[in-house]
Amino acid sequence: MKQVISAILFLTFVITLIVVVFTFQQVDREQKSLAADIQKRSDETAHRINDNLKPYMFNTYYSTYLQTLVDKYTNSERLLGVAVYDNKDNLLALSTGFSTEFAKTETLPANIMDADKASGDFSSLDNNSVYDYAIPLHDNKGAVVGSLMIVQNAGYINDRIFDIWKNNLLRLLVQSIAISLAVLFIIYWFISKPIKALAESIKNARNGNIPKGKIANHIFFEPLINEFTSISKSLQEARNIATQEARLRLEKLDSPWTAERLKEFTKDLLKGKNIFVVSNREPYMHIKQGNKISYIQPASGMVTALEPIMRSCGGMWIAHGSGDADKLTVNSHDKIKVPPDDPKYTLKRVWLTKEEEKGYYNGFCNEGLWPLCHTAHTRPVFRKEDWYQYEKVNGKFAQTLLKEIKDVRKPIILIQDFHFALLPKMIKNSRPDAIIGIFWHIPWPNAESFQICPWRREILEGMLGADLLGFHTQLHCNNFIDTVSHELEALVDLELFAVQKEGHVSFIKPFPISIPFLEQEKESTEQVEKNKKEVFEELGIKTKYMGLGVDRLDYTKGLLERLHAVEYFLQTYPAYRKNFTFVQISAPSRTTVPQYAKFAEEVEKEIERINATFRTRDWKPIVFLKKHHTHEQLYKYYKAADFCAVTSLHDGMNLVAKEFIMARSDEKGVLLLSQFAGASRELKDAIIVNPYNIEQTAESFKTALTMMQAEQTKRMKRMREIVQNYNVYRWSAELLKTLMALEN
Ligand code: GDG
Repeated sequence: MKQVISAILFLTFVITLIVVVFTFQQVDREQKSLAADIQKRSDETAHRINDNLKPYMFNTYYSTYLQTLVDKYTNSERLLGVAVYDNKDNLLALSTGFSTEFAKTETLPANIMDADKASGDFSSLDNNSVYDYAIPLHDNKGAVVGSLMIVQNAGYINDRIFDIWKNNLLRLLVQSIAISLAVLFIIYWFISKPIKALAESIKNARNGNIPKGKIANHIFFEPLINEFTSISKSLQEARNIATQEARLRLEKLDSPWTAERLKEFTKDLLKGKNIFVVSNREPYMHIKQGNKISYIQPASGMVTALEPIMRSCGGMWIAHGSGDADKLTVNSHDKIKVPPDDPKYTLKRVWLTKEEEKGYYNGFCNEGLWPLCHTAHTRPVFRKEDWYQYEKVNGKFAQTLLKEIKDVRKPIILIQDFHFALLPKMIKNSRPDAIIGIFWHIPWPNAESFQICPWRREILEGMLGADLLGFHTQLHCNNFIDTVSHELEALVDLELFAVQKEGHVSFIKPFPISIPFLEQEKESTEQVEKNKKEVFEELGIKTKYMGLGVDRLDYTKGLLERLHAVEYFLQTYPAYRKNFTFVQISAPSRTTVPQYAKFAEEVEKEIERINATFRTRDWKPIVFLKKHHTHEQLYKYYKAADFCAVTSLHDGMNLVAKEFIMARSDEKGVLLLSQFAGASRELKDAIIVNPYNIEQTAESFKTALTMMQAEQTKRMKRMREIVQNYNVYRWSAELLKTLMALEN
């Protein structure tokens, strides 16, 4: 719209300029012609008067008669006055009522007598424009004996000029309005509308709905349309081939998995049925920014993993609407199609009261279950009121889900994480035909640790309502089975890894989660260097080596230990001072939970302290970026880092480690990985560290920064192969295949 307004303003400016220049010319012409006309008329009038007055002039006997005649000519429409002078410039007669002052001070009569030539000029009289014209009077011998001056009203000339300006400006206004309307019409009809149609066709083509024949029709865009039509044909052919290939590969789980292959796979497997995903965190959160509404993808490993699956399979995702503009963007059923700029599935938002959020999310989930499952030595807090809210919110989500699956036979439900441990049983009780899987994204502790939870039995029973329980690693599965054996009366089958309780069987299985892993072209050293330079410039740092950490601001991620390792590293290897900078990216997380607020404060304090110890005029060892980043921004940092440090004290999997590997298409860079992160089971080519051992972690920084390029490539290649082979599409294919095999 801004551009349209600018175009209209520009056009109006150009037209105004043209109109003004032409009006000036027209006015000039008109002025000259009117002046010539008044002069001609004045000359005729003056001579006519002269002929009539001549016999009575210069004869005192007739002076009264002269005055009478002079008065006779006055006050006609345009002639304001007549004055007769002798050759000494004395006034002989003057129209009655005419300004004596004016007639006496006027120099024109004297001038024309000197020159013996008639002349006229414009002047002003009582603020009115007048034209004075004087002719010399001669005796019979031709000598100048006096002069006659007439004064004509010239106001009509100004009126005429004013009319020209007025008419032209009015015409300009009408033209501007007409042209603006024409521009709007042209832009809408000939540009905007066809481009919109073209964009819609391209979008449809991208989504697989390729029209037969031309994708749009418009004479102006003919060449463009032809080009797009042939691109979309090629796209359709490529898509057909990909679909065929995907179908051929369906049965072989270990050949590369892509979004396309997963789509074909689920089409076959689910027989047209949709998936229902339930999670606490939503994949898209709408937020207010001034008077605009925008959206973000929350920093969450669960979202990173599940979103690509929903994009390729479609279905419904039910989650807590926690963005401050979420309510403004849903329809009357609290639903919205997402991704917002390329809708593929439905997001249904569930609203929680402040009290529910406080008890269920902040309290039981984040102060209770999170520290209980992570052995990170933060004591879990269990409150009865929090448990009450946890049960209530699980019930609320159960009601929402039951309503959505009311008319669906054997609905397929994937429940995410520790926020909904009670949900599987709630659903199973009402809908025994539902096929339910729950995936636990965080570790499962050993049976002794779990014992401290006052509601451990309710949690286990709730989870066992699912047909399939997924964890990241075999160790977590073992811990879970062990916990069930300790806490419940149930039949545990250690061969099948299944639990039978009240006639219902649940299978427990590891599914190491992953990322989409998009294959990119190998980046050249120059590209990598250029990106690195840009990142350093953006951060305003001068350094040779860069270490990187990317985590939610969470105490389980081992941030403080990592910072202490940076301090120890710089103490032990002073040569790296001024040459090494550690960039820590941290998206604020769970900020209303007291332990998190305190932790964030502690991290900032430690960074300040370490920076104060080592900083020089133009260098500091740690750059802390405490804000939410987009995935594109994160990948820029991954590509620029010499090493990425993932030093979680305990972590279900850790997707940052896998994202770093995916970003390194240049096959360089070193991954430092905590032995307590699930990812360390797969990524054996990382430098594995014990995050509690500060000296060892600091030493691993040195090892990473001095590792030979060939060694880096060897390790990175192997890790890339692993993540590519076991990407998130394969993860969901295996999870869904296992779940559907349990359908009875
Ligand atoms: C749980 C388990 C398990 C980070 N900052 C931003 C941002 N991130 C993204 C990263 C990554 C994800 O968040 C974090 O993934 P993690 O796996 O490290 O961690 P958790 O959130 O703790 O997830 C974990 C995971 O579930 C999956 O099962 O691996 O063990 O704890 O993808 O890129 N994303 C955006 N902005 C940021 O500023 N958009």
